[in-house]
Amino acid sequence: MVHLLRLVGARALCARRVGSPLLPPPTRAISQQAQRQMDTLRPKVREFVERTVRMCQPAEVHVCDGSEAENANLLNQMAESGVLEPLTKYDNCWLARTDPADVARVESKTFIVTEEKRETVPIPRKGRKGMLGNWMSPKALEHAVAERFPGCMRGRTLYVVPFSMGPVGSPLSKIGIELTDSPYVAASMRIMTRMGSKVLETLGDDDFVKCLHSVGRPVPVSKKPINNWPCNPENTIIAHVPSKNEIISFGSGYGGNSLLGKKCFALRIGSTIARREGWLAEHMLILGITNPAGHKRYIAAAFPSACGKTNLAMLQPSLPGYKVECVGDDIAWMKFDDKGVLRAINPENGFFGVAPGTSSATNPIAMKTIFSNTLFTNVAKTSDGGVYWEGLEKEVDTSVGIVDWHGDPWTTGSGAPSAHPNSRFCAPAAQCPIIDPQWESPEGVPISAILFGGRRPLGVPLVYEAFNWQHGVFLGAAMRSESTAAAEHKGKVIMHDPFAMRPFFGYNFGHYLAHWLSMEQRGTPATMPKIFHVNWFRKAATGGFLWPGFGENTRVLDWVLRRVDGEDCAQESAIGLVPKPGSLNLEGLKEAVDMQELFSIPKEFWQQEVSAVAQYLDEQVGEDLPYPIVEELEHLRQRVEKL
Ligand code: OXD
Ligand code: MN
Repeated sequence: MVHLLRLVGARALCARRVGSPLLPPPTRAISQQAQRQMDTLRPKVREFVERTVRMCQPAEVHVCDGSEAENANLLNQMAESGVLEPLTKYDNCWLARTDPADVARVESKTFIVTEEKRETVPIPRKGRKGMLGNWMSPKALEHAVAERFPGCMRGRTLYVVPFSMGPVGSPLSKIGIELTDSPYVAASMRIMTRMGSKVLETLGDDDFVKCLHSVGRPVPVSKKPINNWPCNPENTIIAHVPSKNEIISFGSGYGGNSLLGKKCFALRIGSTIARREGWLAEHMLILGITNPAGHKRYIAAAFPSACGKTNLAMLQPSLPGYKVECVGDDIAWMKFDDKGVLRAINPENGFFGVAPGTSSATNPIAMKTIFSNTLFTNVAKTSDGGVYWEGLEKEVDTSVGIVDWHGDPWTTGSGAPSAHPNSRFCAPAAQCPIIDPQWESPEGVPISAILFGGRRPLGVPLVYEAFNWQHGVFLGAAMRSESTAAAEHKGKVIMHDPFAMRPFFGYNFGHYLAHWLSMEQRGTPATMPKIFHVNWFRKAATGGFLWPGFGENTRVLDWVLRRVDGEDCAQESAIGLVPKPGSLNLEGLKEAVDMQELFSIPKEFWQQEVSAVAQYLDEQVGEDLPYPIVEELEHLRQRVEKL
């Protein structure tokens, strides 16, 4: 009780410090049980929780232990309050519908906070808008917090979510604590991270990444939340403070905006920690692939959001004798070990995959993963308690009734899609039938090849290999892709998305490039992964895809692995090493493929590509562009001129 008084007494002080008006008293004091839970916390964690309680004034505090019972309580409570609906067709699956104003990451409201702007973003050339992240000063953040957070959790429960990114206790893992007023976030974090008491025990008195999240709608709410999904889109802000290992998110309950372990920690804050500590935090899947001779290798691959990373990570090989196993589908933390081998862990514990387009035809493994213990968000629902989305037309009996992601009746031909294009499944990784036996290995898996890729309907061949590490880093820097629904962008335009990290850089992209270039010193020529560029999405003039993709991509991986083995199956081209004629295994391919077209390197297209990349890098990275990248660009320009 004494403790509680101290909390409440400090409230006025806190309000003055952040410059907001004196706060009204809390709606009610937190329970003794919550107080007892808080009293068990180690000093650093407790200080973080108490400070937040003073500022945000939740009605109650719950320290998550991660248990089954706790999870069941959370889910049932959300079902009672209308946040979730049970999907009775499956085992422990649930559906959430969001406010339609809160459906994707909000890049325009996502900031990195540093003293100097240039630590966060390169200074674009005069008159150009910087596209490589948003900077905010510490003062502006203080202001933004003071405007938003005091009293923002009134009437809600504050969940203390201790989580580990990476297997608990692995030398490559890091711990965070998310304080959130969203039970949906707490339940999702239990799927996406290793969450609960174990993490607090492992943390002891060490430092951790402080993650603060509020939906920004204190109770009583001024207007009834749509779909029982409280959010505050007008005031949304997602801020990262690398110098303090802090993440502060307000106003959105959706995905990467609110599950702070994922994009905010594992990529943005993660990339700044990785830079300091000499490793890489990347937007990459990791897969294990065993060839017919039984030789297993691991590949990491970076594609922009919603370009099929989950599909590739769970590939069903079309080539006989190949086996693919999945380590992760979205994020890789990679570090050279003392033998110069690049080792990777998947810091996540679940899949937060885009639902539309996922089907038994495109990703049968995902379909075997997601129908138990899964939270679905913004998909359509069938009258027999199942889910539906674009892509399942052949798998769901359409005589059942369907309600769309708004909850309104829907029929094929309604015009609008039944599921939101960025609707998601959030499922435990351990349920994946091809999860790699080493996926939780504390030392990580050895990476033999890195792929960069994107959706390129025109001009970019199926696969080519970098001449060397420096050229490979250039390929990452020059990545472009057709835009997707994962963020707020509209329309299908080709966007620059270097390393598939454009929305996720935690620091100046020029410095990031220098960091990647420096990695060559950490490996040996024999251990350095080879780098490739792939494009499954090239289209014929008639509009159809030139390459069947999906399981047939094994043929590309087969060629990649043969290159890793040093096989003489590549030849030089203007843009990199391409397969020698006949070296891509096409045996048994069901449809005819126009290899000429698939691998053509049209001079005019590549001249334009070089200019677009040159202009982008010059305007956006300017003075911070490392010289080796300028050099690679110039070499490419010269080679293309000779085409
Ligand atoms: C994701 C994304 O959710 O990249 O993985 O947007
Ligand atoms: Mn992603």
